[in-house]
Amino acid sequence: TAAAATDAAAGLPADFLWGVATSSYQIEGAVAEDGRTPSIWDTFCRVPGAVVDGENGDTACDHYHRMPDDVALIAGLGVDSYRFSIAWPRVQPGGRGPANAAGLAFYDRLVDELLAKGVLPWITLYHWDLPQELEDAGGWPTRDTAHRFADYAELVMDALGDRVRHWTTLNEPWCSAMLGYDQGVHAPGRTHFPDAIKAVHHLLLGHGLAAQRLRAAAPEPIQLGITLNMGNAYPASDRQADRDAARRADGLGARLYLDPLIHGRYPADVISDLALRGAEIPVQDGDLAAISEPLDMLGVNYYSSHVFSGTPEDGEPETRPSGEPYSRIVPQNLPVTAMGWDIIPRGLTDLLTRLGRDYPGLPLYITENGAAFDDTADADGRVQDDDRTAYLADHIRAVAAARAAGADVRGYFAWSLMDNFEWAYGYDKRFGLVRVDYDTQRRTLKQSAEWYRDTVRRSREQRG
Ligand code: PNW
Repeated sequence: TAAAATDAAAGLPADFLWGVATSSYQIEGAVAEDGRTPSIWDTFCRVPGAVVDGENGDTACDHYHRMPDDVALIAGLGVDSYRFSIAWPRVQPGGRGPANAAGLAFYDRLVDELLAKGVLPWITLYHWDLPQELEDAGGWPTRDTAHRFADYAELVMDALGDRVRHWTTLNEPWCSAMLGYDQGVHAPGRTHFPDAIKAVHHLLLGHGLAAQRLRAAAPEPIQLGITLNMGNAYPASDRQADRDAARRADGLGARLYLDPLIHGRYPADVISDLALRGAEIPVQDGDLAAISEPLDMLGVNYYSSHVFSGTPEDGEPETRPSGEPYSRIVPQNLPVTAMGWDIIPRGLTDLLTRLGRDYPGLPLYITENGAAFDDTADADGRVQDDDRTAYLADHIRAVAAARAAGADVRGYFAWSLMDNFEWAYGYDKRFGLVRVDYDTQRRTLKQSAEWYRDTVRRSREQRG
């Protein structure tokens, strides 16, 4: 694999940042320890049929009890940085009021452990584990949740700001709003599109208010950002209907977030598309100024891309009764991952190139990229995952191609450090570079982990 490793990182600069990523609920377990209260995911996992095999994060990878060993594993991969998230209900039980010292102590130790091993901590404040009490009070569709998030953010800054410079407010607000409040396939499992759009605005407002408070409270200059999940939306053809379909998909998936964050306004075409679906963005005076608090970086989570058609198939109407235009995803017959997601590295190049063009001056980091495959482990837990290695190599090359085309991409975090609780799919889907045996909690480097370690090492050798 050495030749492939050299090849994949070729063209990336010596100071390119390499990392691995996880999130709190997906790995920690210990859901009732040291004062942690339930999050919306603890509740959602108890809904019959919500998660494959009725699984939950009660134990997950037991990272809460194995943290020093896991940090040693990270350091062994030779990466520069580790992206992890803080469990809000651990550090501020119930989502309001004073900090919980026992919960904060875990992240305190984690940060110290990372720094002692020369690994840079990248903190994400919200990776979907909203305290259940805040959902009971209305959740993200309710404006107050944004203020609660800003308070929480400051509380974490007060505890860790002396050692942590890299701060991300939200992970993938599209997923929180759309999967959680419109599709109902993620916590809290609600299905009302207008509420989901309220959630979008209050997530963004929470980001902006938190950004202001984080900067004000930081003892040293920080790098502040937000992470969005995006794909590149391709039109099925040059026909106007298909280009419109791609524009609308990109509007709801990307510009609804990017434009207020970076330009301080919601895109007019998306606002009118939302109106056709009975949804309105509840903007109040001053909101957009807060939301567009300047960012130091944008995190991009990339897994796949779609091709869109606005041209009806035989017999289908051009518009829905609501007046919404016709739109559909066109299957591409490409190789897929175990999630059924098309493998389209070129979509990452095109997405990054477009972001560089439309939002210039904003440093970009790939904060997640990776794949689930049906791993087969031998008796020693070893996995020969050439499919995952190829996925990672092809996407790292896609990043290099985007840089060559002018995009300011400065780092790459592989998702994920280890197999973990894959949300509605439970433990069925494995994204890890490291295999986790859930019976014994034994960790074993997969072949892709060794490949990634070699890639990082070779890339770093250029640093001189
Ligand atoms: C991301 N979609 O989730 C999350 O940030 C991770 O926690 C997760 O494990 C990873 O990707 C793999 O799924 C997504 O339906 C979940 O488009 C669903 C979608 C996108 C991202």
